[in-house]
This record gives sequence, structure tokens and C-alpha cells, in this order.
Amino acid sequence: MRLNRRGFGLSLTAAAMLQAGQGRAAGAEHAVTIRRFTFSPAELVIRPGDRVVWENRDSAPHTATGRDGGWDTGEIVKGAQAGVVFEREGRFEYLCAYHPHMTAVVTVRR
Ligand SMILES: [Cu+2]
Repeated sequence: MRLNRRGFGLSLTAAAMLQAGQGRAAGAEHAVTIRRFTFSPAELVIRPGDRVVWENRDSAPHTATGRDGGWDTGEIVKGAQAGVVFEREGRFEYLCAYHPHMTAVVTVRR
């Protein structure tokens, strides 16, 4: 899914949850910095409903794109951020669509 390039995008599941008006507490937020063509931290463990926000500190544009095809921040330009909310448990490997050697993983578990 394509997310907002500026500010914090919402995943489709998060948007659907908001539309459904479920009164659930918001999840925690976890920052991943992209610098020198590296995701840091490269491994993140979060809980369902948490948000991961990537910030690009490089001059080059990057993405955080799930290998399973289920999610994608879209292009994150220099200085910009993009966020994804993870609702499902699992191990989600991702890469940069422009520089596939850039890899990292988000693990979601209760
Ligand atoms: Cu990249």
C-alpha cells in the first residue's frame, strides 16, 4: 500500500480500525533511521498495533518495502518520514525498493 510521503501515513488496517470506531488505545511508536544506506535498528520487535516510523537522513530517496508484498512506505525523500502500523503477528522482512541490499526486519509479537 502506498502511504503518505510526509507526516505519518496510516496503513489500511489502521484506517479501517479508525473507521470502525474501535476504542482501542493507540500502539507505541518505534523509530527507524535510514542513514548511509542502512536501516537502524536493523531488527525491531514490536507489539500488534504498534507503528514503525522510518526517517530518511540520506540524500538519496529510500523505501521500506515488505518482502511479502503486504506493505510499503513508498518513496521517502531526504528528511521525510513515513509510518506503517503492524496489526498482525509475524516476522516481516523488508528492503529498500531502490537499493535491495538494504534489508531489515520487524517482528510483531504479543
Ligand atoms: Cu534505498
